[in-house]
Amino acid sequence: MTPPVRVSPNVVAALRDGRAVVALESSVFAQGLPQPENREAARRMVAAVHARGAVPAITGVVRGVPTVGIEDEDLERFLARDGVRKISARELALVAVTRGDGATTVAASLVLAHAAGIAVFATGGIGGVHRVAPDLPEAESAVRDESADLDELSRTPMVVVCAGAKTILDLPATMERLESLGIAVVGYHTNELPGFLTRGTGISLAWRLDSVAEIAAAWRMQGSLGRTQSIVVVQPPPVERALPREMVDAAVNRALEAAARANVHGAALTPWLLSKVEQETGGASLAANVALLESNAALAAEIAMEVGKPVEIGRARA
Ligand code: PSU
Ligand code: MN
Repeated sequence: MTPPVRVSPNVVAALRDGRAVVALESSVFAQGLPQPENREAARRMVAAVHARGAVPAITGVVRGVPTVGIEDEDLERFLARDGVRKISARELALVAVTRGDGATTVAASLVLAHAAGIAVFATGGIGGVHRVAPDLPEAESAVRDESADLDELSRTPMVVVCAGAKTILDLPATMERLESLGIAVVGYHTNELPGFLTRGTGISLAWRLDSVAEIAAAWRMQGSLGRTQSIVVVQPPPVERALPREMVDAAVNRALEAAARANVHGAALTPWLLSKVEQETGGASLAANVALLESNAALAAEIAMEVGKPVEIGRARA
């Protein structure tokens, strides 16, 4: 049975002709970023993909229809952040039958992009294991929120380009989960896990690949081995927009304490923390977020252009 996913005509044509396609999520536009920066981010990501010769495909649920390649008129509702719910993978069927608009997280976007036959996806930062405010009395016993992005990455073969996991998260715990789930994390021109808004985190990466051809070849090899997991490719945010670690750490700590006091949980937590960090950094995190989304879309497009090419690296020798 073919999955009931609507693929826009330009994306259908690109896939049919074997052209490079990059999938993009929509929750970052409808929940992750405020107006008007969400529009700016969408415009710059789409332009960055086109500029490298690939075709962008924004995923989401449009009036109940799971969609790959959201078209302009529909995208307007997502950018207006008007009655559009944040949707993770488990909610795809629910928003579909209730005919709602759903902005898809990384988890839900992977499901749709994979169903459409797309191999490469770009986002800002993946979800992961959340932290608790360090000074709270309940810090030890609190139930930790963990993004469904991790599980979905473990069962969807895709190249996922990001700037690491979002700074608001517990990064060592997130790296441990990625390891347990069999999800490779590869640095592109870096030996260190980037911190989404910061260039570094002090966490070393076991693997680094500096050429898009090698990344594309690794993805193909992954498929040949029958692995189901995504390969997460991380690159630091652009140097001119990246923030110092002390600034981000202080802002995140204050945001976590405020979230605990305000009792924010569940799907609301990530967008809430992101907007608190934005206030705490006087908008600097917003500029960094938009810049890294654009550079991740650009790298994803370069990888997508390589994915379709014949294999040169690692070919068995006679
Ligand atoms: N990256 C960003 N901004 C975002 C997100 C990622 O730069 O808003 C979104 C993605 O959609 C990601 C989601 O999948 O946050 C994670 O939410 P949660 O922790 O509730 O799974
Ligand atoms: Mn959650």
